[in-house]
Formats: sequence, structure tokens, C-alpha cells
Amino acid sequence: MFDSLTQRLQSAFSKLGRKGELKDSDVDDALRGIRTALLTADVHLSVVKQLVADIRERAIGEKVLESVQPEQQVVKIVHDELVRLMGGDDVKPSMPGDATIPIQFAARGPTVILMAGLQGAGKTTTCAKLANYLKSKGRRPLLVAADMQRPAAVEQLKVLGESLDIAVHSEASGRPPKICQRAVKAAVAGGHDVVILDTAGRLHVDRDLMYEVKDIAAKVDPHEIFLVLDSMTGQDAVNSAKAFDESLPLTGVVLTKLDGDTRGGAALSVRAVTGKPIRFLGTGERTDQLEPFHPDRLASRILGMGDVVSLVERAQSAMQEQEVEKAAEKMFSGSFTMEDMLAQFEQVERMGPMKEWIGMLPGVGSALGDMDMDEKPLGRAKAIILSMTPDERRRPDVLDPSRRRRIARGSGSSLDEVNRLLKSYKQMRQMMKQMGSGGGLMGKMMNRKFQKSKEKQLRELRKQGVNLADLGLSSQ
Ligand SMILES: Nc1nc2c(ncn2[C@@H]2O[C@H](COP(=O)(O)OP(=O)(O)OP(=O)(O)O)[C@@H](O)[C@H]2O)c(=O)[nH]1
Ligand SMILES: [Mg+2]
Repeated sequence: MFDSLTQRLQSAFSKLGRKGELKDSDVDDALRGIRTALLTADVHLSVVKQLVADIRERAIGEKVLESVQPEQQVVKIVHDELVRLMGGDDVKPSMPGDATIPIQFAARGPTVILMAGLQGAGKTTTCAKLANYLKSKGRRPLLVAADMQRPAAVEQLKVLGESLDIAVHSEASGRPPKICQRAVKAAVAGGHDVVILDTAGRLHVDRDLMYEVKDIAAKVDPHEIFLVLDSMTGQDAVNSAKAFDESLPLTGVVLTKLDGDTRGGAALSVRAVTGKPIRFLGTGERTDQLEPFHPDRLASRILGMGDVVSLVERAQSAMQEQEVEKAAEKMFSGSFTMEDMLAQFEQVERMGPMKEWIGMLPGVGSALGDMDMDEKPLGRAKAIILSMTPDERRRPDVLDPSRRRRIARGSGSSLDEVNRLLKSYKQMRQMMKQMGSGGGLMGKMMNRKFQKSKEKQLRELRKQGVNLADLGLSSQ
């Protein structure tokens, strides 16, 4: 899959230096290689132009992660841009049903899926694959033979259905739109929750073909209209996709024959050209060779450098971990302020009832003792903190009785409530300090946890040849 595209891209990356900074001239050199690789793979010219411009902008503007080689960092940028090009995260519509299935299921009644495409694109095979996939997910699909063009077409679907033990609705004669209408009725009667319509193909996008599919779409109002595209046909596939998209309200694309010597053009251009997400990939002739589409997986396959991408991700997350660590250090060092307390309250609100989760931390229950853990007054407590000046929040020790009275008035609470909150705050601060000194169980736990994950991360990075000093990490 994508062998020659992968090779060309890799040779373009090798133009980037392994040491030092990313030089504009090196980046441009590599970009020329990337451009040629994409064009040779039959990616649409306008797509290539935009993609190369986006990669250039990021590669030149990117903060250099000192620990990784420039080449590796550009691989990651190209990977991210390919993912974005193929639809990023919005492949799966957020609709009722299993979140792992990239199909918009009907809220009520059977979900009707119409398959359209050129002759030989793989519609009939994909219908059977999809039915098989949905059956494995606990659905009850009905296949519908709506290709009355070729006498053998109905038989082909019936044979496939039989081999998979999936019901097929077929009629000896009749017009496809009517057949589809009757099939949907039969599906309701037969308790099927998905109806998959296999339509006729044509050699080219022509009026007859379009008229027929449009008529079917008008009669049964499908929830999904998938365009089945042969990825081997590259640019042609994209052109026909555009033509289909202009006459049919397509909702998604299924790319077939990715197991062949695919150049990659269709996979990379179709989303940008039609705006329609790729939903599934066909990766072989067998009925189990259908996969939900994941842009990041395909991008990794195209680049053939999954390990480099994850290396850069790890280097980035090591940086993030350092930040988390700093925040924890601050918290346990005794510099816990009322602002931190407010932030915690907000976090607590997001986490749900405090008593439920705090008890899960070993040793914490007893460490808390009789501290006021009632969370109903959280809202009130927040209001009290918000009535303080920023300086008071940072240094609550300045809160003398007159300031406390002002805060009580400002937050609509009693002086007693303000005093209780301050008492809780002081208890918490004390507790944090004890934990942080390593004396408390929590402190030991946290320290060990951080130490362990840090060591693991460092080992990994070192194994990959990352210069730890560059990351600002010591190497013990
Ligand atoms: N290698 C490979 N072959 C596939 C794939 N999908 C379909 N095919 C093959 O492509 C050929 C055409 O598939 P069909 O499913 O009959 O195509 P169609 O779009 O229904 O064709 P018409 O009904 O004639 O329009 C068959 O030989 C399939 O086995 C795939 O993902 N990989
Ligand atoms: Mg067919």
C-alpha cells in the first residue's frame, strides 16, 4: 500500500539535517521532494499546493523541540497535516449508536444506506462487507439488490448474502426505486435495523445513472449515501467523486482496493475535493476486509514512520509532564493559595461528588480527619473566594475581621461561613505541606509515581537517541 509514495516522502525527509536547527533552505528542499511525491501519487494539484504551504508554514514557524532531530519534527508535522487533510477528528458523525461505528444511525426505524459508484468500484462487495461488519456489531442488516442493469448482479449479491447468512431482498424484475421502497417496508416487517442498497454502476458518470440513483434517493430518503471509490483509479476517482457529489447529497466515501498498488491520490484528495469524510476502507476481496477509517492510522501507513511520530509525541508529552510536576511541586510546597483552592473547587465540581473519589486515594480518608468535606456549600465557598481581592486570595493571612466582614457582605454569606472557609483552607494548606514534605503517605505516593513515570519516559527517550540535556532533563 502506497509503497512508492512512502519511499518518495522518506527520501524527501532525508534532505533535512539530522542536527541543529531547521534551516529555511533545507525545509524548501524537502518540501520540493514532498510536492513531487504527492503529485506523482496523483494527489490533486490544488490539494498539494495547499498542503505544502501549510507544512512549510508550520515547519518554519514551529518551536524547535531541541531533543528531536529536525527531520523527525518535520515528519510529525507532515503526519499532522495529512491527518487534517483526511478529515481529522470529524470522520465520525455524533449520532445515536455505537461510537466506534462510523455510521449515522437513524433515531427511529431502520437506517437506510445507499451505495453509489462507478462500475467495478466495489459497490456490491462493499455492501456485503458492510452488512457483515454490522452483523458482527449486533445489527440485523438487510441487503437489497437494486442493480437491475446486469442480470448477474442480483445473483452476485444473493450468493454473498447466503455465504454470510444475511438476508437479501431481491425481485425478478422491476424498477430499482420501487424495489428499494418495497425493500424498506420489508425490512420494517422483518425486524431489520439496517438496509443496504446495492445500486447499478456505469462506466462513466452519465445522465441515466444519475437519474436512477437520484430517483432511489428521492424515494427512500436514505440516512447515508456512500460513494464507493476505487482508490486505484487515483485522480479519476476524485473527478467522479466530484461529479457524484454535485448530483447526490453524499454523506461519506468508502475507498476500496487499498490493498492493491494504490498511489494514494484518492485517499489524500477526496476529502479536500468533496468535503465528504471517508468512512470505511476496503482492503481486500474477502468480505471481512473492511475497516472503519482512521485518518491518523492511514497517515502513519503513508509515511511508514509511525515510530518517529510517536517519538516526537513522547518528547512533547515529557515536556508536558514536567509542567504537571511543577504544578504539583508548587501545591505541596506550602504555597497553596485561595486561588488554588478555588481552582480545586472547580475541578471537584467537574469530577462529581468529592466523597466518592477522595476515598479512593489510599490513606487520604484518615489524613483528612474531621475536615469539613461537605460539598453542598461549594457554590457559597466559591462566592466567598471570589469576593476577595486577588491579593487576599494569594495571602489570606491578611484577612482581619473587618476584611472578613466585607467579604461576607459581598458574597451574601455570614461572617461565620467566611471564618469556616478560612479554617478549612488553613487545614488544607497544612495537609498539603505535610504531604509535600514526603512525610505523608500521599507525598510518598505522588513522589514515587512521578519518579517512576519520569524514569520510564527518560529511558524511552534515551533509547531513541534523544539528547536529554536539550529537553532540560537531567539524565539520572
Ligand atoms: N483487492 C480488492 N478487490 C476488491 C475490493 N473491493 C472490491 N474488489 C473487487 O473488485 C471487483 C468489482 O467489485 P464489485 O463489488 O462487483 O463492484 P461493483 O461496483 O458492484 O461493480 P458493478 O456492479 O459492475 O458496478 C471484484 O472483483 C471485487 O472482488 C478491495 O477492497 N480489494
Ligand atoms: Mg455491483
